[in-house]
Amino acid sequence: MQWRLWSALVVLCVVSITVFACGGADADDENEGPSALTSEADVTVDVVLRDTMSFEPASITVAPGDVVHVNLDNRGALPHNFSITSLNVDVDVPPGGTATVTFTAPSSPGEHRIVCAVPGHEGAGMVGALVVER
Ligand SMILES: [Cu+2]
Repeated sequence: MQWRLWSALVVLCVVSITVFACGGADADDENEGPSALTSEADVTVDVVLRDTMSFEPASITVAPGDVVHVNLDNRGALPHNFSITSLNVDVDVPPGGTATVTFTAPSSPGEHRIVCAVPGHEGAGMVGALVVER
């Protein structure tokens, strides 16, 4: 009965995805009960990615050591990406899609370049900055 095992796996996957998706949605609503994602982030930032080769906002300011949760929203028809090479952050965001990434800001003040890693986009001006300051 191989198919039984297979369908059990599929059900398990669907349940996991649903739970994960719900957890992500809860992160937006700070009033809604305890959520691991919400309680662990020091800063939550919404960033819109556009086909005009821009991040909105282009600059994100956080404190040293902050746990930063970024909600990415690609409102364009092109694929985009959110990368902070110095922090090992590299997230693809499909056209019309969303993605999230959580990272810890460096412990010392400084400025880190944000780029869209889709070929040609950085050169076309799709850049931003993560500013770490006390
Ligand atoms: Cu891009």
